[in-house]
Amino acid sequence: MNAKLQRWVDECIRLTQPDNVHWCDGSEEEYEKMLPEMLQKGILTELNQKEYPGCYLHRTHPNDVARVENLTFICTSKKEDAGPTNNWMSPADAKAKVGEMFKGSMKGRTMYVIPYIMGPAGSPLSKIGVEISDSLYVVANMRIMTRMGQIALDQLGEDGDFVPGLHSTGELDPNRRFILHFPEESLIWSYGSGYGGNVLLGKKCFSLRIASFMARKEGWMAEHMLILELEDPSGKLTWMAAAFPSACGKTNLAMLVSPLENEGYKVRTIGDDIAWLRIGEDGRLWAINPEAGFFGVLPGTSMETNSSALVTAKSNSIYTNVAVSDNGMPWWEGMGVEPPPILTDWLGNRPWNGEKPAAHPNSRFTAPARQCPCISPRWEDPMGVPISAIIFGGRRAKLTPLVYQSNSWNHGVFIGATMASETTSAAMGKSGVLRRDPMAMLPFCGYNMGQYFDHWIKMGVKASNPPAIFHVNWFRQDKNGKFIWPGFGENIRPIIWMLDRINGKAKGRETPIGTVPTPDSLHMEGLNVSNETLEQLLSINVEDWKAETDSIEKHFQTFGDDLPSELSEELIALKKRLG
Ligand code: OXD
Ligand code: MN
Repeated sequence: MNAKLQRWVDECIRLTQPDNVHWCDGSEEEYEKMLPEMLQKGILTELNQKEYPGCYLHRTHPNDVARVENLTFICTSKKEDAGPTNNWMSPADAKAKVGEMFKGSMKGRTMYVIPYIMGPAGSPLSKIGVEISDSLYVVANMRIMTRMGQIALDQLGEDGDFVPGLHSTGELDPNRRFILHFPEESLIWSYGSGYGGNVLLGKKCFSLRIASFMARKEGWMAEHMLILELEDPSGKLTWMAAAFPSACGKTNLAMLVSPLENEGYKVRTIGDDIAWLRIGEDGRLWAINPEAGFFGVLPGTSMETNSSALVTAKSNSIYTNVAVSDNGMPWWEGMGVEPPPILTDWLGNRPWNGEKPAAHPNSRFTAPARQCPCISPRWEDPMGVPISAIIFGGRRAKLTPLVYQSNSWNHGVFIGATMASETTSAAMGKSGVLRRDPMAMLPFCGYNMGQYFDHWIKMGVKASNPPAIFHVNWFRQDKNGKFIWPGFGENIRPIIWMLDRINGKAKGRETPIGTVPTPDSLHMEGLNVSNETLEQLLSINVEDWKAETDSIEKHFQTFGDDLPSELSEELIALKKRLG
């Protein structure tokens, strides 16, 4: 028995006073015993077992349907260490305030001790976490999203270390809901929510917020990135990692179905959300996907946009907050099929009257990655895969071209640090509002973001052969607000350009913002995009970019003295190039 684990579990028992304690072993038999209990308590309802074997529906409380950035805190002893972009509470205040809520919170309930591994079992790059929760929904999801149970205890051993995370569902009262991170002691506390992103503590809380803090100390990187594998016509494999803010299609890109497969270009998935990167002996960055499952958004997911996600989630998956037909078929907006005549919406209203969306816009599937039809055979490689390109992206109607390459590592870090996305009307009620989301880590960086930029700069010095850095924008619009790039599978074309750039084969045009493809260097055969449109996709408007540098300057001011001088120098250099 691991003494630290036993001590911490005892401490949590004293604090939360559960009626029972169950140590999860992650076995099939264990799940088979839990399932009837979840069905009987209404935590899960069965979906159509003929069409969706092993799939279940879960409904969260209507006030508890998404991550809560305003209730998420980084609790470092000094406020400066959390930085200007995080909510901060002192560890003492946080523990006093939320400790009071945890007191007796599991009375009448069972405490589940959930040991798990982030990363492939046995990998020197993986790390162990233990979540304590009073929610069977958490157990069922952690079983899909991580390597959970005895396998983690075996890897932990008697004196191994782990990240403890305590979760209690509490009263689901938004005024008594807190997601707290104590990076200095690698501890997570989550109270008062039952929504995945707030309670599956291995994901955002550990693998991004706590891990980013650890990574800076230990000289590696924990990033909000998909990892994809590209096979070229010669059969050679290249791996790329990409960071996009929410609602920019990360899962879709990770599972891209190549329209050029007959020419030998094929994409496979390593991960769709998180990458842990370390410098290998060859000076390259090597990445693992710490997760074992996908927690993907359903609305907009169809056989057209992401068939692989639908196939992955066709069995052994949990559907959260979708609508359902009388015969147990899940349904959501943008599924690509007509709704059945009678539908129960995500709130349980039957029949759905069609006035509001039937599925919650943030309804999700939790599905095992190993079921993904395009998962790479290397996805569980204990050493990870070498990354040749890092791709940043955002949703910009006008400004940024389809794809461009940075001039250097530091210029690439500048591109990542100034990344931004315009909100869509569907998401925010107000469209076109610009949100800067550096490296897509704004809600997930576990420490001062200025120091995080500095860590990026230093990693480029330490890695003798770092990846090339690119920026993409699938969302450019014409004067009438119409998207001019088809996106989805066709995104393979800029990806092939990146591959050719890495291999020194593709031409580029040097511009003030970086290197943009020449029109003839993009593989456009078989695609119905006119030369004028292509020109527009690759164009750069100097006046717009000058305005952008003013906005970047304001963004940089947020970080005060913590902004690395290398990034201010990149801004000065960009202004100079713009004239
Ligand atoms: C996610 C997110 O759920 O980034 O992956 O919000
Ligand atoms: Mn994410």
